[in-house]
Amino acid sequence: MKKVGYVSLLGKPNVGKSTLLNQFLHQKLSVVTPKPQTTRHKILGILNDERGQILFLDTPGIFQPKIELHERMVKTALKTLKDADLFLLLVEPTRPELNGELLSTLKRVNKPTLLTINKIDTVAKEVLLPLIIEYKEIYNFDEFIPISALKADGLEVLLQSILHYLPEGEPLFPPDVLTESPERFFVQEIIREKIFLQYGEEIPYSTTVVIDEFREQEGSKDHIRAIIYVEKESQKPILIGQKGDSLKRVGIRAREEIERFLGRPVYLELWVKTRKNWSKKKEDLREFGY
Ligand SMILES: Nc1nc2c(ncn2[C@@H]2O[C@H](COP(=O)(O)OP(=O)(O)OP(=O)(O)O)[C@@H](O)[C@H]2O)c(=O)[nH]1
Ligand SMILES: [Mg+2]
Repeated sequence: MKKVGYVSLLGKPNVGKSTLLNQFLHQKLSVVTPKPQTTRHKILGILNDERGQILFLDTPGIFQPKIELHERMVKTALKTLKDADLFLLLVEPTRPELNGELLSTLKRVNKPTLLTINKIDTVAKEVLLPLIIEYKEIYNFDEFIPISALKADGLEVLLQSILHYLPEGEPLFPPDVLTESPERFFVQEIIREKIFLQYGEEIPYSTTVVIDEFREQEGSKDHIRAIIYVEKESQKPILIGQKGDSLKRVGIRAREEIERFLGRPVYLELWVKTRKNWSKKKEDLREFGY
């Protein structure tokens, strides 16, 4: 009998959850940047293997929320706890500093949890054993698995453990389905990623992207119009740059990746608008899909 089940990727921002999802799927589905709080939504990625079907849920990092957007992100991550059959709690190979609230929630939910120590390519092997001993004292993890998501190291061992803990069952999705979010979601994420990569601290965190129009046209390129919302009028000129140079660069980089993702050429139009303090307002967040 084959295995099937949901696996929730949990952890602090920036520990490598999205990188791991992409490596397992052999495709860039979830956006990855060196900045924390990159992922803002739950993203399903389906891995079909001869041993079973694994439904990975990438989630936003769990951290102490300061504004309404953060609250929404952390809630999105915690909501996956009830759907999952198994948790991968990702950490960096440093002294444990796990969120006590998260640990007590995990304990209450009481499902198998694998402590996945990521980024082991950045440390000497000797640090791992003492680290595992420390983690053992904190929580009753079912297994401790060191990996490097970036270098695809340890992933087969991790996959075997995942399959071990998943229930038996028939696949829930047809084998050619990779995810459930619509194309326009991934297009919006790709644009947001390019903004995260191109600007300093303030702009990425004040930005959200909305696909205003996605028109597939017979005999010519798809036409995509996206609106980039910032929080303050003063952020607009920073995003746009001198003579529109910065925004143009975002557009070129995003279009290249969107075309790769969709497998067809597109015409991408970007507009910048201000929605004052959108990240702190419930109604705006709802409108923007958070
Ligand atoms: N050296 C090293 N870097 C890694 C590894 N995995 C991820 N990274 C890097 O860590 C950074 C964050 O990776 P993400 O995959 O975006 O992390 P995340 O946990 O999804 O972050 P949020 O979405 O912000 O919660 C990126 O710069 C990755 O390239 C790893 O195994 N080794
Ligand atoms: Mg992420």
